[in-house]
Amino acid sequence: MTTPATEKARYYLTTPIYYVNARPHLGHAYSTIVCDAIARRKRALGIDTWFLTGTDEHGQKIERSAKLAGCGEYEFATRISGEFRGLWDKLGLTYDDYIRTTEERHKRGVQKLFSTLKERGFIYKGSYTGQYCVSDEAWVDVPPGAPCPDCGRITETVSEENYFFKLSAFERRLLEFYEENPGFIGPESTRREVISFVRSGLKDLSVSRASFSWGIPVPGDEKHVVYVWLDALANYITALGYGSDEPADQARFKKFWPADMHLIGKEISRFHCVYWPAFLMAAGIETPRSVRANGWLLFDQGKMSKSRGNIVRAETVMEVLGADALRYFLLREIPFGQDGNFSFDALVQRYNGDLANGYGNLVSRVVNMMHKYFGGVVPETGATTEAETALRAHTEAAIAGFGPLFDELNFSEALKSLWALVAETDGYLTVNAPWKKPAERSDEDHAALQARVLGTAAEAIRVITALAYPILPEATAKVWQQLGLGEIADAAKNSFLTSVAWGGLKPGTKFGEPAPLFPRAEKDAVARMVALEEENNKSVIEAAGGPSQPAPDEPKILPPQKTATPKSEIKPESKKMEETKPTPVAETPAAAATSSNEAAPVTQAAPAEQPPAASVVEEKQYITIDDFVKVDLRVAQVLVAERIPKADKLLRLEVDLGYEKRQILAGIAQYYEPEKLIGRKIVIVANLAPRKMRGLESNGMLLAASLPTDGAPVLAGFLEDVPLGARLK
Ligand code: ME8
Repeated sequence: MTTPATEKARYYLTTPIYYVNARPHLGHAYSTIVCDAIARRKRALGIDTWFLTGTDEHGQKIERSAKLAGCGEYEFATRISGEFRGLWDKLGLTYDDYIRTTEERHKRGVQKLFSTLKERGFIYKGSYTGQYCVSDEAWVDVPPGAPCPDCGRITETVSEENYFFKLSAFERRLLEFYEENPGFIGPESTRREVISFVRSGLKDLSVSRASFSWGIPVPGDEKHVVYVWLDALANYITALGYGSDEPADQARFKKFWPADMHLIGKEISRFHCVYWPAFLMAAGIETPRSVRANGWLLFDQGKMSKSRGNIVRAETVMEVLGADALRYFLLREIPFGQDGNFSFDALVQRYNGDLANGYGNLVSRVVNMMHKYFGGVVPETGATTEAETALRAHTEAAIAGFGPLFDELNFSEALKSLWALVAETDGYLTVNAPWKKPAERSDEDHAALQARVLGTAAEAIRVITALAYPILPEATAKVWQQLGLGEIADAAKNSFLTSVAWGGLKPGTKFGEPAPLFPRAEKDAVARMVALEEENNKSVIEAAGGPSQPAPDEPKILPPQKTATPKSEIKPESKKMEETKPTPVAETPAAAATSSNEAAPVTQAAPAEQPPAASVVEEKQYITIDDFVKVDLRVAQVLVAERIPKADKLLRLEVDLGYEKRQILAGIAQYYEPEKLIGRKIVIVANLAPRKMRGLESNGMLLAASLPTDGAPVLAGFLEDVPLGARLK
């Protein structure tokens, strides 16, 4: 599927706008880097390019995150949005606009879109009860208490009077649209999924929420806020100027809309390929030309994501190997559209193999020899032999092959074929060995060979460098200087990729000074990156509570513990808790959080209550593994959950352990709606001595984290499916 954009005079491409509930990681960097590489190539082809990125700042998820972080929503969003933007700048990404959905220009555009949809008869008011996944900000078709089919998190039952979008009216139109525009969705696997989703029937979509307020008010009915996905998707047009009366905004919108490509992660294809075109069709706005889904970057066996806690930061890779190394790895290693593993080992291997020993070494050999034998001035190459003809033919084939592969987003193959030329040029040098003069060769002949070989190799390097520029902007800029060609950014402005052809390096060109490109990564590179990640996690924990207090669903960013006390010493349950219920397991922080008596929710121990760090170290008491295994922790599923009359903190649960069912009383009634617990898998202490409360027997205890802000319990759970009764150890 080739995007038709290379023939066009303008190109508009977008990344998803990222949620500000947690900090950027390599997954976000991946999509944004892909767009940056495309944008650079388009510009260097003389195409008027507009590259948009930004942040998605409204909705229940952000509202909750801000609350948990203890600050206002806007302040919270501003901080995290700034981190995304700061990282993109650090990585040298060339976005043309950065939209925040809390900006006035966006709000105005969303309200206009909503009003237009309503005026055209596609929005009506109705009431709705359904399951909502806050993490995905999506309505899902599952029974109450069931997990979200996409992310596996427990859904919430929401009953509201909402505005609805007549999505059902678009089922046929969308199917026709996909049929008529086979290039609209890619890759093919995503296209098939989307089509089968639409074929299975579309229901009207609730496009407002009334149970929270962090969003854009529905025009004329401010009790409601616009559904966060309608709000977010609209960024692609509001950023261009949709909804504005300013002539400059209107002109930009007219010039760049429809988008040539929305680049997204595959998990949000339904929103981009079904809802978004339907909203636009309903509003009478042109649909985008294509949506392309990248696969997932995996780390430690799973999708890299903040909620799994298996993230790696782009800053770490940048610090040790540089931004170009990251760009090259992501584009070369992962066939676009497929999932791909990230590992520090693979990264260092690619870096050393392809960049340090490959391209970097080739450039350094040729530039140094050009200085050594020709004073840095490109000589006349003179008459060529078969070897030069062959290298030239290979280079011309690379020129012809690279562009189409890149434009199909097949970066991996494009780079593979270009690096075959790197290897070929390297081999050509080695075979012709311009540094070695056999005794029988005359000085004159040797000088001619040196001129021919170095001139030819330098020309191949020039072509490789031009083609690689969108992927390796920093390194190719250095090489361009060393080849005596000036600023590569200027060449890009002058559309140099439109005319890449053999023979561009003219005799007489004065080479720049040699400079290292990709110093070989030493053995400790992996260890350094691992250490940087660990250090970051640690410093985030220490700094928590300060200005960069983390988003709450990012597990590596732990709750504030403003103390020098080692973590193992901290007893989050207050003394009061211990005094009221001195059972052995109440000492474990998580267990105490859902203590089966009716104690008040756990509160963070005030620093004053903790002994000074030094004495703590002396008093440190470890438990042995034998102690730990005495606690029988098991996976159970909630079958029944109900309030207990006159006990406003207690819930009565019936849970299934697979091998038996039992009753547990849990002090979580102020934090969990009983009906939302039904079906949920939890962790319990299965061998706690039974206790009677309010005349009822409790047989076990739930495990939960205790939130640092107010001690609210958050039940422990699993992302993967776990059989009932499975033991935690
Ligand atoms: O979904 N591998 O925002 P988000 C590859 N706000 N790409 C990844 C990735 C991974 N492991 N993790 C994240 C949202 N991404 C919405 C979008 S658009 C109108 C609204 C990338 O913060 C990928 O592009 O969850 C994915 O779609 C996006 O980040 C999700 O970012």
